[in-house]
Amino acid sequence: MSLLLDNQFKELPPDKSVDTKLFLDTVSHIPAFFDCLGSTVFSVIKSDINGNITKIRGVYMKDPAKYVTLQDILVAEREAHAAEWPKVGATLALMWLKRGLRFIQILLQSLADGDRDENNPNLIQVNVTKAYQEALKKYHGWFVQRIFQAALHAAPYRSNFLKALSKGEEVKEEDCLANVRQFLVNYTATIDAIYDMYTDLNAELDYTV
Ligand code: EIS
Repeated sequence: MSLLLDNQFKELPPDKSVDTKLFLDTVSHIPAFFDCLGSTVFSVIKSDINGNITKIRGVYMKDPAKYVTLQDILVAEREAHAAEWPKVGATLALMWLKRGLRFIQILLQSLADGDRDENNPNLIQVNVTKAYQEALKKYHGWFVQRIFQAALHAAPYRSNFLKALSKGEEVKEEDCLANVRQFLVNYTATIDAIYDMYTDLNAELDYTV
């Protein structure tokens, strides 16, 4: 069985709204995956992502009927915290969470597309670096970029990474990549919808940490 297909994202409705509860229930499976990557450097990333999810869930739980979609949360926070918004609350947490999710999307897409370092075909550094450059690097100052370099050295071998995605079972590479491609359909559509929402609401910030 595939870890990814066990926790698939749902197809979006025609208006591309993202259901808050479904989204939270699905992304909350992601942090546990970091444990099987084996290096402590991933615990920093895991706790950052966990913190984002906890913050968004905390807002949602205050009034689930009011915050049915992610957009409901952003709009309510814009009203409630006009001075600080969007650098506040679940709006800020989701702004960062979506970047981590985009990173994972680009990494998986790159593996599925067969991008490889021909001299080191069992390394995924090219795929990880591509994802980092497109999703995160511009939001990171030199110190966090160095944490990335450490994480890059600790990246698992391609074969072990694909095995982890298959919950430790020996699955043919092609079968695993087919699962990745299937997972990416609704996952990518969901992340794209969240990015579009940040653009439409003018909620995106580009400060560095
Ligand atoms: C945000 O963090 C908080 O998330 C947010 C709020 O406090 C806000 C205030 O400005 O800051 O500083 C964090 C930033 N988060 C900003 C940095 C954390 C360490 C990031 C280290 C970079 C490593 C890059 C990844 C390399 C991975 C190699 C992978 C090899 C396989 C399957 C792997 C998946 C990896 C997924 C990586 C996602 C990284 C996400 C980093 C996000 C980030 O830059 S709030 O908190 O509002 O909730 O309170």
